[in-house]
Amino acid sequence: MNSKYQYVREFETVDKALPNTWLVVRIDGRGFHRFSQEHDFAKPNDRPAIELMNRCAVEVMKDIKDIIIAYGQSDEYSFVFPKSCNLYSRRASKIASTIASLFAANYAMRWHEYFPTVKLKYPACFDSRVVCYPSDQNMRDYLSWRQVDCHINNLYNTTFWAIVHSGKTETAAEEELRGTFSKDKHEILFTNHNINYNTIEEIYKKGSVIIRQKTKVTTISPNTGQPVERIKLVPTPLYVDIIGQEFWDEHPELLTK
Ligand code: DGT
Ligand code: MG
Ligand code: MG
Ligand code: MG
Ligand code: MG
Repeated sequence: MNSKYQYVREFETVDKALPNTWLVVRIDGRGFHRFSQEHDFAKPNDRPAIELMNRCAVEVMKDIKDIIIAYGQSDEYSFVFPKSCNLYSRRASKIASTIASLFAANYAMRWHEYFPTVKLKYPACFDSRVVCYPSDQNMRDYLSWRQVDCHINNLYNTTFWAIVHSGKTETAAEEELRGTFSKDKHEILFTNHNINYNTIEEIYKKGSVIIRQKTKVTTISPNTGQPVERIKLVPTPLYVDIIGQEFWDEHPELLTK
């Protein structure tokens, strides 16, 4: 029905993402510095918090089938859509807002599964943006950028909290780490705190990569009542390097979509 008010539609600005480019949606927790303190997250890494983030990302991928790979670390997750994607006619604000709200709703809904004894004090909120990357290399460099960020922060945080847990103040730990390079932090960890960084779990060092893995699933046939085995593509978190060539050689389908 056309009313005299219809014209206001014309005020909606076009925000279509450039065609034929990779789309990356990155969501990031709002004020998670405070959120992690209020909910007593372990330092430097809280395992249930990471697993809840991963669960939310898996649920987003189950719902939004266009996403081919996702990468998460800290309070952020990046979702990658192929160049051919035409979700919401590539309208950036529709895509960004849908992903963020789906993620946040899952975060609240599934919180108690991961924190059965911690009351959620207030809802977690996530910002969201869409970035277009024209070439495969640009998209891979984007993911490498996030994974390098994960590595740098994790090495710093692991060393920082090892120093603090050994009895020094946070100011002293900061002081000790000022101007240090990666190899110095490895050395401090090993010599002073008896921690070999290489033995720290991959989920913390690499972050989480979610791809659709061929998985055997058993369902009960509605016709026969008998179990049937099928191969399904299931979004599955992996804790692997995505910077080197090996990962992309192992999953050639990611770049040919
Ligand atoms: P923003 O994103 O500008 O609204 O502000 P924040 O506070 O979310 O800052 P951001 O996103 O740069 O940093 C993420 C914060 O979340 C950072 O303070 C560390 C915290 N965080 C993330 N994962 C963990 C965790 O596993 N354990 C602890 N203790 N803190 C975490
Ligand atoms: Mg920030
Ligand atoms: Mg944040
Ligand atoms: Mg962040
Ligand atoms: Mg509607």
